[in-house]
Amino acid sequence: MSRTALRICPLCEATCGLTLTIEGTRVTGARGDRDDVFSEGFICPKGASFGAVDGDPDRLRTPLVRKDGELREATWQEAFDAVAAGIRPAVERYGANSVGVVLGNPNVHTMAGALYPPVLLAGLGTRSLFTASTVDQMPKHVSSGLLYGDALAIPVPDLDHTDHLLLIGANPLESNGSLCTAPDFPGKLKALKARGGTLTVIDPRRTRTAKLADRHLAIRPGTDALLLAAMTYVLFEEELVDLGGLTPHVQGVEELRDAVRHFTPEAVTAACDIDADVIRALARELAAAPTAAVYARIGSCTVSHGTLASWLVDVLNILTGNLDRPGGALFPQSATDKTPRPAGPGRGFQLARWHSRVSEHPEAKGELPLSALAEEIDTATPEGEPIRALIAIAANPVLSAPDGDRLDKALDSLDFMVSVDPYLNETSRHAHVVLPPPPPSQSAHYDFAFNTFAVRNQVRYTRAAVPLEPGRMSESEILARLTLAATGMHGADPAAVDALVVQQTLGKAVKEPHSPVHGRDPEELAEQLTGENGPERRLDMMLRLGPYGDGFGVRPDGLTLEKVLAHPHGIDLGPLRPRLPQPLKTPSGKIELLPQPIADDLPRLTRALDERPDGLVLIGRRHLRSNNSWMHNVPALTGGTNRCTLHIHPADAERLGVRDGAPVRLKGAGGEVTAPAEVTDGVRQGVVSLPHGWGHNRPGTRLGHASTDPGVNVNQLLDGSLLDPLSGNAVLNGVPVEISPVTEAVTEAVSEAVTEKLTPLT
Ligand SMILES: Nc1nc2c(c(=O)[nH]1)N[C@H]1C(S)=C(S)[C@@H](COP(=O)(O)OP(=O)(O)OC[C@H]3O[C@@H](n4cnc5c(=O)[nH]c(N)nc54)[C@H](O)[C@@H]3O)O[C@H]1N2
Ligand SMILES: Nc1nc2c(c(=O)[nH]1)N[C@H]1C(S)=C(S)[C@@H](COP(=O)(O)OP(=O)(O)OC[C@H]3O[C@@H](n4cnc5c(=O)[nH]c(N)nc54)[C@H](O)[C@@H]3O)O[C@H]1N2
Ligand code: SF4
Ligand SMILES: [Mo]
Repeated sequence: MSRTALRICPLCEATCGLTLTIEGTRVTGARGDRDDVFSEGFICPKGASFGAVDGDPDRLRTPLVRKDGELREATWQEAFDAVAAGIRPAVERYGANSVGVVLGNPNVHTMAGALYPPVLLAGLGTRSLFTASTVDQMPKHVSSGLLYGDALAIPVPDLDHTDHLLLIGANPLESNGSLCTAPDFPGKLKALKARGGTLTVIDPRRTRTAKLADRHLAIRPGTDALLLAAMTYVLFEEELVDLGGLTPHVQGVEELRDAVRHFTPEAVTAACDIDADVIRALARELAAAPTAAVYARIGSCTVSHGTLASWLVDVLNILTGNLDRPGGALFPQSATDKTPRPAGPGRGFQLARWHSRVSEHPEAKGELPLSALAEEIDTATPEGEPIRALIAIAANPVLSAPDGDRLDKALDSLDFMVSVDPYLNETSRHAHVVLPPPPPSQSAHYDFAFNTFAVRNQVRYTRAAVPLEPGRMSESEILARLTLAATGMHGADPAAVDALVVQQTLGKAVKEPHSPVHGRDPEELAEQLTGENGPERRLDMMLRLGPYGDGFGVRPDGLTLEKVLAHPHGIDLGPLRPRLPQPLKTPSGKIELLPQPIADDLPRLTRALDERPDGLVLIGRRHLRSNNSWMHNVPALTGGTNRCTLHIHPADAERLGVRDGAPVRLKGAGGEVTAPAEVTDGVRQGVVSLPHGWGHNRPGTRLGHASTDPGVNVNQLLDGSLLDPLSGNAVLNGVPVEISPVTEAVTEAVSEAVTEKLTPLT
């Protein structure tokens, strides 16, 4: 007998509602939930493979604890005992900063990842925090922090209503979108065109997204900030600046005009390899469109001017009056956002409040660069202790961060490491304890993070589709117990963690004059919370305190957990709406258009006007059926075009003697890798592309399928020294590499060496 259950898909940022078919406790099918208020039935091949991802036989079922050098199955009790015994001595002997915490991408795809790491970090008090954000969107946080006073205030393009979308360094037809949560992003781009709108794509590759565009410009990697600065220049020069309703909320327009005066289209054209006339046209089109949105992602962030590019994206939206207006780029208002405070000056955003120990990188948003993790472990300095113990939650930095080989060795040298991860992979193989979360079908789901970047305000919650398998522990309980074990409260009731958060949150809310619960008794409020467990009670609390909440009875029609549960396909909360000046938290209470740290970084951009790469530069790419490093173990999602090949333009291939399908050696500052060439004019000349998340050939992992076609780790080409200085974000795109075909002589030498090795055996 099969049944169905609803589950929000956690496999990418689009958050589609799925209808799962379940036989016994196994997910045997998945289709798009047509009644989902947000995704309306959309599904992609990854979502359709939910059952295979969920039921991967290589997923760990029990904790592993290292004994006599080997990871062995253990009980949860043994595992948490080992965590407490591993972390506490480091804290006590070497101080809080000697415990590192690494948070990977799937934390934004689980409820537990949103609810517990903040408590863990507060309890540990460590400054050694590294996350996937510094190999991803940290530049956007920094630019938002500086412009709006809030690193999380990220405007989202109003995809459903815009007339003109300028899309930079993003490929939503493969990625399904990022920092712009939109189920069926491809359909939304097609709808834009169908209603007479225009799409411009800036990408060194002719991607599937670029193929949809009215205009595609294959920019030279790493030069988007120059292009956008020149567009800004044109808006001023041609008097196209029109802030519209934003005027009272913006300061610094004249200072900005002066700051971009060097960046004429003629000055940037050679660096970007885009005609000056085209740059002018881009600016004019943006200004002329009834509504328009500039949207940029990975290709604009993971470059050496990532923060400047991210800032200029918003600058263009602001100068054309498109920020905070329908059809432009707006600030979503999610159901679990904090109670909106009245508009007015805030504390602003600070950078560089502390620095990393070895290379003295400034912190950003409380984080140190993931690129610096290896050196923070393997390098002693007089300033302080290296990291001795590491807590990795949903993170695979050996593949996702620069110089995996160095990190590999560094992780091996730790006194203690715990990984919360469903797989024994390139990173978790170093752990002394591995705590495996259950598969997604056995977990409840709410998108705390992605609803704050959604193109439509809505609220959806799905409970676990399948009960927890015997012997399993929910990821929430795992992280609550981990928090207790790491902070000196090992063995306490994990429910205490949720109770503490509830007590603190309500205690604070009742003191805030603008809160709907101002002046009430926090204990009485806590008693009103519903939900089957701690995470649900916390969700209920956040919904009720939030902008659409019932305010614990103040607005009886408002949201509660019960109300959301009564709407299993979600509740639509309407299109994005103008919200300014409420989101602003800058000291001036205005949008600070030319923040000092940005102004201080502009001379570096001026110098880039004259920089040209000597040889080839490397960029990445994503494939629809892949997801970072952890989905290559699912046969249904691998093979075909989803392979770790080097895209190279025919002209470059010919010049270098590279043949299609033949192995090519790539050399970068951090090392060498060899990958098969795929000669294609889909990538511009002077640029080669290799996807990330591959290199599944290290010993001691349990990735049966992935290891049959391991690919190579592109990040081995990086040495971790290239960063965007303001955000600490790794430069992953536009990296110089040397390329040479693996010659027949070398191939022969290799096969001879192999034969020699084999000879004694035969
Ligand atoms: N060269 C290059 N490098 C890149 C990028 C690039 O474009 N180019 N992209 C970067 C980006 S954008 C990102 S976000 C990072 C990602 O970097 P990471 O977050 O380090 O890598 P992921 O592959 O997303 O996987 C993280 C881990 O989470 C585990 N996991 C999966 N599901 C769950 C779960 O439900 N719970 C728990 N606890 N663990 C789970 C997986 O097994 C895996 O070990 O990579 C970055 N690296
Ligand atoms: N299928 C799939 N979906 C995913 C993921 C995945 O791995 N696979 N990862 C998820 C994650 S963690 C994230 S952060 C998002 C990322 O979502 P996107 O940002 O859409 O990611 P990409 O598909 O890597 O697109 C980046 C594009 O930038 C281009 N590019 C590279 N360098 C430059 C440059 O200097 N300038 C410009 N203008 N373009 C450049 C690349 O050619 C590429 O097409 O995707 C998420 N969704
Ligand atoms: S687009 Fe993303 S959220 Fe939607 S089904 Fe595919 S992987 Fe899941
Ligand atoms: Mo990401």
